[in-house]
Amino acid sequence: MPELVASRTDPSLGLRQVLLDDGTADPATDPGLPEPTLLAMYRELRRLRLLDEKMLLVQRQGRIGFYGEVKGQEATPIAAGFALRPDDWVFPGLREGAVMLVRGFPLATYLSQCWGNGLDVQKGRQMPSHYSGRAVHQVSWSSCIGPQIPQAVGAAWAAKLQKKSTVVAGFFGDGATSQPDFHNAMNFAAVYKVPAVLVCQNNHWAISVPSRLQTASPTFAAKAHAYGMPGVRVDGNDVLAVYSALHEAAARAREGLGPTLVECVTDRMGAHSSSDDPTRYRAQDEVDRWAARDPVARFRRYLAQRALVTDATDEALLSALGAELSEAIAVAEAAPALQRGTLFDDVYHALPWHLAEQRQELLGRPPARGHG
Ligand SMILES: Cc1ncc(C[n+]2csc(CCOP(=O)(O)OP(=O)(O)O)c2C)c(N)n1
Repeated sequence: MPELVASRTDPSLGLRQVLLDDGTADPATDPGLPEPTLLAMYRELRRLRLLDEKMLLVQRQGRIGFYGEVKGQEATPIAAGFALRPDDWVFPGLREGAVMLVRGFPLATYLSQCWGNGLDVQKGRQMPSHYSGRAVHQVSWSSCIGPQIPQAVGAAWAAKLQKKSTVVAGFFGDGATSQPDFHNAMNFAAVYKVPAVLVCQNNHWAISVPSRLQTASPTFAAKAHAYGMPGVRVDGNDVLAVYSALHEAAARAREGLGPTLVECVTDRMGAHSSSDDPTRYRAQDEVDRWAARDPVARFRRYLAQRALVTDATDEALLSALGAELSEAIAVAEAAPALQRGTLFDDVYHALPWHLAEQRQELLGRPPARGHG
């Protein structure tokens, strides 16, 4: 049996950090990544921040219906993209879609999901910001809070039964830990010792519900003890700390030692989504406190201190990223509309007669404006 009372050195109660306030890295925890990897991580962080800014404007201009920002929480999806192997699977929540961008999914195809156009691999069947990229081993979030956790654990169990070395990472927010799916998944994962890494992004809010109303546990990571798996609490605004925690948890899973719960302590700097107004429930001093811990600015301070970035390299990077994003948005907006007959694809191996009739009827009607 695991120890019932966590000791003070318990990693589920502490806060793992690499990036220190003075801009240096703690030599005791630094994963020691090579310079090209550090710069590639920085590029991805900046790309995601800029992508959010541009897409929120696109939404505000009425060009897409909805958008879920990642702002303030970029460190976890970007670190995950670097910590996982290409054959590992990702089951994201709303704020981890971009893991698949880090793993090489084409940007214009990714953004096309927000338009539900002919380039969208999900054929318009999800609301915006619910990306899917099976080519890079990532499935779509289902929009309900929680189901991706047992789905990730089930996929990990399948990998174990098939004797594959694949690890499955499942991501969710602090609010999701109040769902039965979290508890079912944690229990099953630990009992069957599946190769899963379960990542809770604790951004302190579930829309307007504060995290203190989600749990009376000292931390979210501490919940791991009850189920019999390790829990690790990490600074979620420290991309190197998240990288090292996820890398270690994935290695542990791959060795057959079972699942780990990782809590990434972070903040969402923006609204819950484009439909939310956080000024109705969140105090400005809280926003200001977290702005000082901005994950992108913190990593930049570290790289600048090592002379790996300067104002000039930043200017060139931002200009290249701006061009890349504008081009991808233009491709997505110019993409053809979906053919409406695709509505009937992919669900049944053989289309049942009544759906075949409905398809026929639909195709016989004049198309609605803007649809194929
Ligand atoms: C089962 C279910 N209940 C309620 C909702 C409405 N809802 C959408 S997002 C959200 C909050 C989720 O908070 P959290 O899990 O902390 O993730 P975050 O959005 O903060 O990343 C809620 C309640 C939903 N989508 N599904």
